[in-house]
Parts: sequence; structure tokens; C-alpha cells
Amino acid sequence: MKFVWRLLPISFIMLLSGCGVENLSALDPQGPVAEMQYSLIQLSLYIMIFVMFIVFSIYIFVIFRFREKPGDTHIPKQVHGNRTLEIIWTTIPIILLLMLAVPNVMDTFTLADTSVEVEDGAEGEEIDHVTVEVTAHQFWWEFAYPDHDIVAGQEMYIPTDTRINIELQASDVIHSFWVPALAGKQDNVPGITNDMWFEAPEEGVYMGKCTELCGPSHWQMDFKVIAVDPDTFETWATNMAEPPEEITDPEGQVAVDGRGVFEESCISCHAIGDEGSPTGPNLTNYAEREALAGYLDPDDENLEAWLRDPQEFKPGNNMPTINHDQVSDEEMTALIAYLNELKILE
Ligand code: HEC
Ligand SMILES: [Cu+2]
Repeated sequence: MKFVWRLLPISFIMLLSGCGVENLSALDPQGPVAEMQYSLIQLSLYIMIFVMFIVFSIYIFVIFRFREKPGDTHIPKQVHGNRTLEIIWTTIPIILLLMLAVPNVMDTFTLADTSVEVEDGAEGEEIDHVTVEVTAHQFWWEFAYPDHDIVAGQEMYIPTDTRINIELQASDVIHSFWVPALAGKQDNVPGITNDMWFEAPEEGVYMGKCTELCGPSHWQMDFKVIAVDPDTFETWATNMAEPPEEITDPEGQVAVDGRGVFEESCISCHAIGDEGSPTGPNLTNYAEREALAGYLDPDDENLEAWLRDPQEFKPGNNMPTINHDQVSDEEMTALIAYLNELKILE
């Protein structure tokens, strides 16, 4: 029995932290924005615990101290209209609210400030930054980098220790952008641009989610933020703009055939580099994806199953079924070999 009691707080912590999934926790903050938000959560939590402690102590004390005893007809002294008490219990909440309000308002301004000029003496100095325009679609994410003139799908590469200014947009319905370990959520609203920023101090994969119910496949609208060192980021950005042309696979010819299939059936919706349409996710670095369609293991089997029947995996998404009349089994093998060649790093 004792053992069960000991498990209770542990299971509670696991519930709070999203069952221990790495990097999907606001309680393991990474970078200045998440840390600021976490410390605000802590501040209000501690103030609440303090208030609860005082109130419950008085409550329990009063229950025992002033309960009716046998034969007791005495009515306790009434305090209605007692000025000293009124002043005390008005002042204490005011102080507590100020303790909450001052850091909250100050941090709110810091968090809302996506300008890149820091006042340093008389001359404004520019913060090292990257701007990313995040457009949410049913049910995938588009990341455009206006300074680099590139567009990426599903996975947002960022340099470490650099301010990432985010401009949130949506193409269809309201979505919400949330990378719990890096920053609080903010909505993607059609026709409106919402700003936010964050910084990732460490290299790694940070999981992201859409947190606004946006349709039947809302729950699979996952994405990743991949933080790499600034040099790798520059290589990535350069190669995204001009992906390597040559196919290195020993079975190169198959992949070359696959490129033909791609140009016939897919390029009307998917771009490689800047060639093709932005209707679907950009596939320039498809073979480096952590996940297929946001949440599937990106192996050949899943890829083929996805292409043959995308609705099976994400009901209501906008990728059409690729049937056998359009792409034969042989062409499918070639197409998959080509997609597996789409690497731009290393
Ligand atoms: C009519 C437009 C359209 C056509 C044609 C199309 N796709 Fe797609 N594709 C999409 C859309 C939209 C998505 C995003 C689906 C989602 O996740 O909601 C997608 C998703 C994908 C994904 C998953 C992307 C990722 O980042 O995980 C792959 C891979 C893919 N398509 C490959 C292909 C291939 C290969 C072809 C050609 C045989 C093709 N698509 C044809 C629109 C299209
Ligand atoms: Cu969504």
C-alpha cells in the first residue's frame, strides 16, 4: 500500500509533463522565452500556495477554536466593520496582485517585442536574427525564410542561440503554433499576422503541435523545430535554395527515372528548391525528414502506403490518392528511390 502512495506523485508528474515525451514539455523550458514564461508560472503557483496555506490554516484553526462546546451559549465577539481588519485584508491582496502584475506586464512587453533593434547607447544595434513566416494549412506547416528566399515543409530548421522572429499566418482555418519547450502557443489566423519570437540554446529536435481544433486530422498536425549550429544552418539554407543536382545512389538510374515520375505527377503541388508549386509541402530535403506527413515513420513502406492512400492516414487532407493508372508499381519504386535521394546536408 505504501508503495502505491509513493507512485502517486510520480504518475502525476508524468501526466503533467506529457508522459515523459522528450522536448514536448513546457516544464522543461529551453531558451529565454520559455524560461521567462516558466518563471511566471512558478511565481503565480508560489503565490497561490502561500494564499492557500494562510487561508486553510485560519480555517482549520477557527473550526477547532470556535466550535460550539456543550452548554456554550456565548456568541463570539463580532468583527463586522472593524477598520484594522478591513485594511489588512484589502492591502495583502493588493500587494499580492502587484507582485503578479509587475513581472507579468514587463515580460509581456519583452515577449511581444519582435523588433530587431536594441537600444545600446545612442545607436541602435541589430540583434542577430532569422525571420520565419509560418503558414498553417490543413494539415501541414509551411516555413518561409524571406531573408534566404527559401520555403521548407513540416520541419523548421533554425540556428542555435539566434533570435527567431516568427510571423504566423494561416491559409484556411484557425490553427495554433506550439513548441512547448521553446515558447507558449500563439494562433495562426487567416488574414492576420501574429508575431512571436524564441531562441533555442541547444541543438536538437523540438516537437511542435497544432493546438487549435482545425479539422478531422488536427491531432496529426505535428511538426518539428530542428536547431542546428549556425554554420550548418547556413549550409542548409544555401542548399535548400539550390539543392545538389547529381544523384549519388548506386541505383542512380532508378532514381533518375523516379525524378521523371515526380515531374509528371507531383511537381504541380510539391517543389524541389524553387521549382514546382507551393500547394503542398516543399520536398527539397524530404529524405532528411524526422517524420512523414508530420507523424509517420518515414520508411519506404509508409511512404508508399501514404502515396497510395493519404486519406487513410490523415482524413480530409489535400493530397490526392496516387492510383496505379497514374503511377505503376514500377514507377512507384523509382519514385521512392528518388524521394530517398532528396538530401541536402552532409
Ligand atoms: C494536388 C496536390 C498534390 C499532388 C498532385 C501531390 N501531393 Fe503530395 N501532398 C500534398 C499536400 C497538400 C500534402 C500535405 C498533406 C498533409 O500532411 O496534410 C502532401 C504531402 C506529401 C508528402 C508528405 C510530406 C512531408 O513533408 O512529410 C509526401 C512525401 C508527398 N506529398 C509526396 C507526393 C508525391 C511523391 C506526389 C506525386 C506522386 C504527390 N505528393 C502529389 C499535395 C499534393
Ligand atoms: Cu491545425
